[in-house]
Amino acid sequence: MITIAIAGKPNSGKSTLFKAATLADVEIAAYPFTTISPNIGIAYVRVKCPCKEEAIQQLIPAGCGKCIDGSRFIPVELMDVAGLVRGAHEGKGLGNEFLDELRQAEAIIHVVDASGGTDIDGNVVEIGSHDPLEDVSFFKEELNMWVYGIIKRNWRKLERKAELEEDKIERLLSEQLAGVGVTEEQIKAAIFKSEISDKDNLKSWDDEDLKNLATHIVTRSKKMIIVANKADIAPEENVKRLKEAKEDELVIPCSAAAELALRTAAKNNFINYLSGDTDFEIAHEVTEKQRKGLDGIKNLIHAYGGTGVQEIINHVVFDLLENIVVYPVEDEHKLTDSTGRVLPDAHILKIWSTPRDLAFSVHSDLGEGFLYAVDARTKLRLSEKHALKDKDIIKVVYTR
Ligand SMILES: Nc1nc2c(ncn2[C@@H]2O[C@H](COP(=O)(O)OP(=O)(O)O)[C@@H](O)[C@H]2O)c(=O)[nH]1
Ligand SMILES: [Mg+2]
Repeated sequence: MITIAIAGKPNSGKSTLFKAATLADVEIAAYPFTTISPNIGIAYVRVKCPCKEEAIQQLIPAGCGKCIDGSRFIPVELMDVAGLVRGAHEGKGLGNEFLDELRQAEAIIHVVDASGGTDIDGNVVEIGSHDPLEDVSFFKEELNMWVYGIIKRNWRKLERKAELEEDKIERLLSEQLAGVGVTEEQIKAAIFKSEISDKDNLKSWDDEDLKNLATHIVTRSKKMIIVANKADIAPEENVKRLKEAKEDELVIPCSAAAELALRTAAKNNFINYLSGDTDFEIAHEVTEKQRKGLDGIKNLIHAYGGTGVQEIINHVVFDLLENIVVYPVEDEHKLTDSTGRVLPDAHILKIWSTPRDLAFSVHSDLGEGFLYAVDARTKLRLSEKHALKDKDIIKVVYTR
């Protein structure tokens, strides 16, 4: 399963976002326990279920029973990482623990307190008095310095080895940085992009060159989005500035607190709300105070088109990590598995995945015995090399 880390300075709202994103209604949760450990839980991407498509409806008039009015929720793993403090790369605060946890994640959600109501160390200050842009640069700087530290510590050894064994530096660096989750390809690209003056002469690389390289490695290997949290109380100006300042990253305005309130109210049947909805109805008698609170949230989600939480999860999984959803079936006519369940499973796969990749994702036996696949929509046979598309419904034929 995909693992996504929620990171940022203390008090930015990481745990609130974690709680909100992992609080699932029984109807949605394919997993009975959405919290695996105190800081690891299950969140869901929300997609349109194929069972509502006209052509598919003709095959399965009764629907699939796995979605809620056409919205399908597919699990991903979310991790609430320890707060990042200045000097983490030198082991300050929970520095090492923080960085260790980040290694396990495919992507990072950087939660920024857009209200400016907490200083760089997370202490509460007057709203608007701290510039959240500083948090973005400090966070990046910590990651860069962390990778730089690893390279710097080992540089002499690596450089000598490259010369003696005529090995490629990108291979040696990727070995050194394997724990960080960096590939040789990413390092190759980072070297290419960095402004090291004499790239072929490793002896000439100085500290500045290594820092420069570390920055490019981080950009390439740690996919990240910025969440402008506390949008409910943030000066509009701050959200706007965050959006404008970020060239290559998406900034998503969010109110984790609002999402938590809505999911809690929905779970207790006070409102009809599904994560990602841009509106909700009050379904139960509420007190005047509760109504006021809910009205405030309603205005907010009308203004922003949601609380931002579902948008974050979907964006990370589909845009940042470039995945698609594929539905494996055993019967391409009834779209069922062997026990008759309709469209029972949804698999999140990389965009370039093939039918064999899908087979392996279902079970290693299917992958190893893979013969060919059938597209349930067209009934055409798909070769091993075929690139699957989002929403594909696929039957895998294999030998046992
Ligand atoms: N107004 C507002 N407050 C929030 C929001 N998210 C979190 N908070 C508050 O910010 C404080 C810190 O939140 P917490 O999730 O514990 O932060 P963490 O240290 O990053 O895990 C708490 O008082 C939360 O209630 C939000 O979206 N809006
Ligand atoms: Mg926390």
